Amino acid sequence: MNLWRDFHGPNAGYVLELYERYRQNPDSVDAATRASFARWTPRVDGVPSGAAPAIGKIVGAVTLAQAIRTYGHLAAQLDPLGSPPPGDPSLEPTSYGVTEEDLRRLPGSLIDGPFVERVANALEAIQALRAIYSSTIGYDYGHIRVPEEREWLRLAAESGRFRPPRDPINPGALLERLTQVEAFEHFLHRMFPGKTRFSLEGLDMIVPILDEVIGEAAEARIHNILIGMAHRGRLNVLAHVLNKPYAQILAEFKDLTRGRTRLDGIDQAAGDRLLAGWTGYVKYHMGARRALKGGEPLNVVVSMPPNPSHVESAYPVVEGMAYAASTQVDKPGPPRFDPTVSLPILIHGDAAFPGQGVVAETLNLSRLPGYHTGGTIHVIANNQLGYTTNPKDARSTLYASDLAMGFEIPIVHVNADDPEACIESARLAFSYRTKFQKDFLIDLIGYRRYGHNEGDEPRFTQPLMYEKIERHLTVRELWATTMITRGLIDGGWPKKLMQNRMRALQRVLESLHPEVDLVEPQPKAPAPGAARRVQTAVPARRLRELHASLLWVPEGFTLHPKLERAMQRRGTALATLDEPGIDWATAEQLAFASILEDGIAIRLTGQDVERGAFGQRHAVFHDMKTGKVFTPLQALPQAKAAFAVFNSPLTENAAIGFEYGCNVQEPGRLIIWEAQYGDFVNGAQMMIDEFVASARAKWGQTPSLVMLLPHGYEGKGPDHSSARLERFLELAAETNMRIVNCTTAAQYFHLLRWQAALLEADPLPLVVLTPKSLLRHPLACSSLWDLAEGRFKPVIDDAQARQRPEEVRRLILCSGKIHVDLVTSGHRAETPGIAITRIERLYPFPADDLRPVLDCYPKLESVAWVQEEPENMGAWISLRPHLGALINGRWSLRYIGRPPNSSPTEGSSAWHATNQRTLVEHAYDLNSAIAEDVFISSKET
Ligand SMILES: Cc1ncc(C[n+]2csc(CCOP(=O)(O)OP(=O)(O)O)c2C)c(N)n1
Repeated sequence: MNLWRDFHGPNAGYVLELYERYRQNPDSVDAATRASFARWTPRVDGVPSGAAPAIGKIVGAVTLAQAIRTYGHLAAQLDPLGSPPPGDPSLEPTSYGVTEEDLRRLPGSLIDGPFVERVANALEAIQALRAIYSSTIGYDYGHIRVPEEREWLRLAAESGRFRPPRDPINPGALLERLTQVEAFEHFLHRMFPGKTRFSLEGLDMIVPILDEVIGEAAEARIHNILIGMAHRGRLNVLAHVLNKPYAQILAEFKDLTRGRTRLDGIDQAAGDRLLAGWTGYVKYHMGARRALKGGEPLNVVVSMPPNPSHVESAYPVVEGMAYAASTQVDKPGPPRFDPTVSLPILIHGDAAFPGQGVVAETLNLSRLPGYHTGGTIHVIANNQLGYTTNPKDARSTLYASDLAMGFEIPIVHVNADDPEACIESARLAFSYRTKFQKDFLIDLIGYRRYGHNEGDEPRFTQPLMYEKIERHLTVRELWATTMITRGLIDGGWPKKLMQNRMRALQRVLESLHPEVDLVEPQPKAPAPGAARRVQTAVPARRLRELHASLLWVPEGFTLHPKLERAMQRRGTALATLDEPGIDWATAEQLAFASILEDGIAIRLTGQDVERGAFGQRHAVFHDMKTGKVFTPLQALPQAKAAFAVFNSPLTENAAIGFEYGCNVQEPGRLIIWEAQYGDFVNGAQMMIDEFVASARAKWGQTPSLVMLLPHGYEGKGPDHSSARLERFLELAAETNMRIVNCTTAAQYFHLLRWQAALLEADPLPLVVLTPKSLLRHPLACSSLWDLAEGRFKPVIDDAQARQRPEEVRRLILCSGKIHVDLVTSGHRAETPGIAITRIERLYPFPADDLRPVLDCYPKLESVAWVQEEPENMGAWISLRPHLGALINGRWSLRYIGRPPNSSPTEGSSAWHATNQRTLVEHAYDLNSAIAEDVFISSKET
């Protein structure tokens, strides 16, 4: 056996260590190893026999090489400002009792690697490794647990196959690009001093990195490239990567049209937009889209969606967009995903990446079925500062990228002043992504030439750093110097290039026509009357056929006995036309099935949605004997589009962001996210405020995401009761969403079908407060007739009271589960003077549906709003002005419910039951005065 032929690198080191142990004490190794070593004498190729070095030296050399491969990045010169790398003792030969002389005496072949041909001995091999691992790139891939990937990364780094000169670049084109990037910032700095632009300077190489990745992606026929990024350098990327016209950007800087509109009302069109709820957004967060023209049939679209200031919030949105774009849903069954269609590229801040929880959440989505996009290329735009905060205060890790290690994402740290190293990193990233369809991260380490924004004084907080930055040459200047030194250009050329660019920008500024150049997206107006025209009823015969298909399971499939029985019960649900045998989940299934039959694809995600948090749905069956799964909606013979259902990870913020991205990318699909309990939706408040509720007004997007939020006071305590309805109502304004709290299976059925039918004609996000105990409650069940006729009713009047309207003295208005508590109360029969009407759609407020209800009770004396949520929560505060306007002083308007409280509900079910009972009693007490008791307030307003 020849050690160096049969074992390499760490393996050789390990065998030698074992052998040394065996030599000192043969019993210290197991019997098989002992037997092998007894027949074996280590022999080293290239070392004259008789002159074999001590085993310890060999082990030392091999271990040193391995340490450089793993920790060499700790000695790499990654900071362009010259701060010394942290280093690591494991990178020193002395740590292993080895000297340079020892290494020189060992053969180069000891250290396996592509460079081995070029080295004369182990010292040169170690030097070659240092030049690779501790230069201006730090390869950080030791945390990858898949050996094949680790080996691929090692070879990629050590072969230099992505690095010039082996993989050449066009140095002149690079200089021109860097000149464009820098000139743009200089020009804005000069013409609009102090105006915020979040200059890219110090990280200029982002643009050539993006060029490289996009170029490779286009060649690989990826035709949908999505770039997500925050403020830093965004204008530069918009101008140069997305080709947003300079004229448009400069017009936005001048802000002429907007200024005139708001102050003088001169621009009628823009004024109208404002009246229609259009607010627009700041220029450094706007999105753009560019179609690249390549050789046929190349059709590459690069887009950057708009995003709010909330750093990293766009990350899951972009992933959702990429996923949706790569997924085909035009055939029944599960959706078909093609990882070669889209490429998400995410540019993160070095403070934001480790600091924002949404990053970890989204990284965790990256390899999950239903979320996997085929790999994201991440770039941390690492300027070593977060606003005024230094890294030591911003993260608990050495690198800004360390979070990615936990997700086994390979990382390269690269000095942003070394263009060739940056280009190599981009190539490596793309190649790894192509090969393994996984994420890759480039930690691009540069600096920030100015303050956080251009009006900021960075020397207040980082005086020493900025002293260095002031003297530091730009990467364009450094690259120009390299080119001059290499004899590629003459000394005057870089300056000439710069002057040309500045002059070109000046010409654009001088010929600006803001009224033409300032282009603002506008939300698409809904098709007039579309919402009214939609027919949601489905003929009984068609429903029965769908139902029969949904009850089918493959031959030999063994259901859980309880499910078997439930299926049998469900089997009779549609037997008669008018018996209310259809519960919530059955209605949902029928709605889904009919929507699929209409050719609209559905995606349903959320925690445990396959079964349903309350065991109600069972969208996926599990064979009791084989564990195989079966999804009836994917086997539906009537379906004309795909059905997807995925249990999400235990995540709300990124999960909603992702679904929002799917939704805006592919608006023709019905995208539904379900909260486990509605309470947990507040973990995604950022996504709701910034995207779902306001994207239409800010960016002209027209989302139609459905959110199902279990809501209702059932004694489960403060955190399993409320979907925080009040928050959604507070966000509702103009035309931005629909909020529904429906109480019957048929209402839910019609609502889902209505939403599906309006996806393109009148898209709006839909927030549905869904039931828990009412999922199977007889009063929430509907008949086949209810599904086969009619439509969603925004208001459901009291059918009983309508029989004798002249007896009604008080009209109770309520929404959701409290209705059942009221109508099942013993007081109901005793109090004919009370009518109970449900408001099922809370926003837009259904004034036109409610008005006739108010008008139909001739002896009405008072109207009461009854809710189970505390007064500061639920619908009361938002509905009160609408109700007041409708009542218009004709009757008193009374609030009956819990008084204001900081907690949504009581912590004990007994206490809850008492309060709920008291509440119902107050509602039925026609003589109740303004209550002063502590639990229930009943106030006249
Ligand atoms: C969620 C959120 N919190 C706070 C801010 C305010 N803010 C804007 S940029 C910034 C610093 C970001 O630092 P970094 O991620 O390193 O990006 P850089 O601006 O340095 O490029 C802060 C705190 C914000 N925009 N979003």
